[in-house]
Amino acid sequence: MTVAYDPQNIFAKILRGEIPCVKVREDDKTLAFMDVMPRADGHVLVVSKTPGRNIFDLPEEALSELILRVQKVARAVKTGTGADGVTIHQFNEPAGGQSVFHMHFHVIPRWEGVPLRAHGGAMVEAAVLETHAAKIRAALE
Ligand code: DGP
Repeated sequence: MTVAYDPQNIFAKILRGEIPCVKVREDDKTLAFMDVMPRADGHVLVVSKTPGRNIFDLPEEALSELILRVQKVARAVKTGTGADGVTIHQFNEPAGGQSVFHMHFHVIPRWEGVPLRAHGGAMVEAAVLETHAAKIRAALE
Protein backbone atom coordinates (compact mmCIF):
# COMPACT_ATOMS: atom_id res chain seq x y z
CA MET A 1 0.00 0.00 0.00
CA THR A 2 1.30 3.49 -0.89
CA VAL A 3 1.03 6.11 1.86
CA ALA A 4 0.21 9.66 0.70
CA TYR A 5 2.72 12.50 1.09
CA ASP A 6 1.83 14.76 4.04
CA PRO A 7 2.77 18.43 3.37
CA GLN A 8 2.72 19.14 7.12
CA ASN A 9 5.91 17.14 7.72
CA ILE A 10 8.76 19.03 9.41
CA PHE A 11 11.02 19.23 6.32
CA ALA A 12 8.17 20.64 4.21
CA LYS A 13 7.79 23.32 6.90
CA ILE A 14 11.54 24.04 6.73
CA LEU A 15 11.32 24.30 2.92
CA ARG A 16 8.44 26.77 3.27
CA GLY A 17 10.44 28.80 5.81
CA GLU A 18 7.88 28.12 8.54
CA ILE A 19 10.52 26.76 10.93
CA PRO A 20 14.23 27.60 10.98
CA CYS A 21 17.21 25.50 9.98
CA VAL A 22 20.96 26.02 9.66
CA LYS A 23 21.41 26.11 5.87
CA VAL A 24 24.44 24.72 4.07
CA ARG A 25 23.46 24.87 0.42
CA GLU A 26 20.33 25.75 -1.56
CA ASP A 27 19.35 25.75 -5.21
CA ASP A 28 16.08 25.51 -7.11
CA LYS A 29 15.84 21.73 -6.68
CA THR A 30 17.25 20.98 -3.21
CA LEU A 31 18.07 22.32 0.25
CA ALA A 32 20.91 21.07 2.45
CA PHE A 33 20.88 21.91 6.16
CA MET A 34 22.37 20.67 9.42
CA ASP A 35 20.68 17.72 11.14
CA VAL A 36 19.50 18.96 14.53
CA MET A 37 20.26 15.53 16.05
CA PRO A 38 23.67 14.94 14.47
CA ARG A 39 25.20 11.50 14.52
CA ALA A 40 28.60 13.17 14.07
CA ASP A 41 29.73 16.83 14.00
CA GLY A 42 28.96 18.06 10.49
CA HIS A 43 25.94 15.79 9.79
CA VAL A 44 23.99 17.33 6.89
CA LEU A 45 20.57 16.48 5.44
CA VAL A 46 19.95 16.98 1.72
CA VAL A 47 16.26 17.41 0.93
CA SER A 48 14.43 17.46 -2.39
CA LYS A 49 12.18 20.44 -3.07
CA THR A 50 9.88 18.09 -4.96
CA PRO A 51 7.20 16.65 -2.67
CA GLY A 52 7.84 12.99 -2.07
CA ARG A 53 7.67 10.75 0.96
CA ASN A 54 10.70 8.63 0.15
CA ILE A 55 12.35 6.51 -2.55
CA PHE A 56 9.08 4.82 -3.42
CA ASP A 57 7.22 7.89 -4.69
CA LEU A 58 9.79 10.59 -5.53
CA PRO A 59 9.77 11.17 -9.31
CA GLU A 60 12.85 9.86 -11.12
CA GLU A 61 14.00 13.29 -12.28
CA ALA A 62 13.85 14.68 -8.74
CA LEU A 63 15.79 11.69 -7.42
CA SER A 64 18.47 12.19 -10.07
CA GLU A 65 18.78 15.87 -9.17
CA LEU A 66 18.92 15.04 -5.48
CA ILE A 67 21.70 12.45 -5.65
CA LEU A 68 23.88 14.83 -7.67
CA ARG A 69 23.51 17.42 -4.89
CA VAL A 70 24.31 14.72 -2.33
CA GLN A 71 27.62 14.20 -4.11
CA LYS A 72 28.43 17.93 -3.97
CA VAL A 73 27.55 18.09 -0.28
CA ALA A 74 29.46 14.88 0.52
CA ARG A 75 32.62 16.35 -1.01
CA ALA A 76 32.19 19.56 0.97
CA VAL A 77 31.43 17.70 4.21
CA LYS A 78 34.61 15.62 3.84
CA THR A 79 36.80 18.60 2.99
CA GLY A 80 35.16 21.08 5.36
CA THR A 81 35.21 18.85 8.42
CA GLY A 82 38.52 17.14 7.63
CA ALA A 83 36.80 13.75 7.87
CA ASP A 84 38.43 10.48 6.80
CA GLY A 85 35.26 9.41 5.02
CA VAL A 86 31.53 10.01 4.70
CA THR A 87 28.54 7.75 5.35
CA ILE A 88 25.37 8.30 3.30
CA HIS A 89 22.10 7.09 4.82
CA GLN A 90 18.61 7.16 3.32
CA PHE A 91 15.69 5.55 5.20
CA ASN A 92 12.29 4.50 3.83
CA GLU A 93 9.13 4.02 5.92
CA PRO A 94 9.15 3.37 9.68
CA ALA A 95 10.36 -0.19 9.25
CA GLY A 96 13.28 1.20 7.25
CA GLY A 97 14.20 3.66 10.00
CA GLN A 98 12.53 6.75 8.53
CA SER A 99 11.00 9.27 10.94
CA VAL A 100 10.48 12.37 8.75
CA PHE A 101 8.43 11.53 5.69
CA HIS A 102 9.92 13.89 3.13
CA MET A 103 12.62 12.43 0.88
CA HIS A 104 16.14 13.14 2.17
CA PHE A 105 19.66 11.81 2.38
CA HIS A 106 21.93 11.96 5.43
CA VAL A 107 25.56 12.94 4.77
CA ILE A 108 27.62 12.08 7.84
CA PRO A 109 31.36 12.71 8.21
CA ARG A 110 33.36 9.78 9.63
CA TRP A 111 36.70 9.46 11.34
CA GLU A 112 38.65 6.22 11.65
CA GLY A 113 37.58 4.30 14.75
CA VAL A 114 34.87 6.81 15.78
CA PRO A 115 31.38 5.23 16.02
CA LEU A 116 28.23 7.08 15.03
CA ARG A 117 26.07 8.59 17.76
CA ALA A 118 22.45 7.36 18.01
CA HIS A 119 19.98 8.01 15.18
CA GLY A 120 17.50 10.60 16.46
CA GLY A 121 19.61 11.25 19.57
CA ALA A 122 20.45 14.45 21.45
CA MET A 123 19.55 17.82 19.91
CA VAL A 124 22.34 20.34 19.31
CA GLU A 125 21.79 24.10 19.49
CA ALA A 126 21.86 26.19 16.32
CA ALA A 127 24.99 28.14 17.29
CA VAL A 128 27.00 24.92 17.48
CA LEU A 129 25.54 23.61 14.21
CA GLU A 130 26.46 26.93 12.60
CA THR A 131 30.18 26.45 13.39
CA HIS A 132 30.13 23.16 11.46
CA ALA A 133 27.95 24.57 8.67
CA ALA A 134 30.36 27.45 8.10
CA LYS A 135 33.25 25.03 7.44
CA ILE A 136 31.13 22.96 5.06
CA ARG A 137 29.81 26.00 3.18
CA ALA A 138 33.39 27.24 2.75
CA ALA A 139 34.32 23.90 1.13
CA LEU A 140 31.45 23.86 -1.40
CA GLU A 141 32.57 24.04 -5.03
P1 DGP B 1 15.03 9.90 9.19
O1 DGP B 1 13.65 10.30 8.77
O2 DGP B 1 15.06 8.63 9.99
O3 DGP B 1 16.00 9.84 8.03
O4 DGP B 1 15.59 10.99 10.22
C1 DGP B 1 15.22 12.33 10.21
C2 DGP B 1 16.38 13.17 10.69
O5 DGP B 1 15.93 14.52 10.76
C3 DGP B 1 16.93 12.83 12.09
O6 DGP B 1 18.33 12.57 11.97
C4 DGP B 1 16.68 14.06 12.94
C5 DGP B 1 16.45 15.15 11.92
N1 DGP B 1 15.46 16.13 12.31
C6 DGP B 1 14.25 15.89 12.86
N2 DGP B 1 13.59 17.04 13.06
C7 DGP B 1 14.40 18.04 12.63
C8 DGP B 1 14.26 19.46 12.57
O7 DGP B 1 13.26 20.06 12.96
N3 DGP B 1 15.32 20.15 12.05
C9 DGP B 1 16.46 19.53 11.61
N4 DGP B 1 17.44 20.30 11.14
N5 DGP B 1 16.61 18.19 11.65
C10 DGP B 1 15.59 17.45 12.15
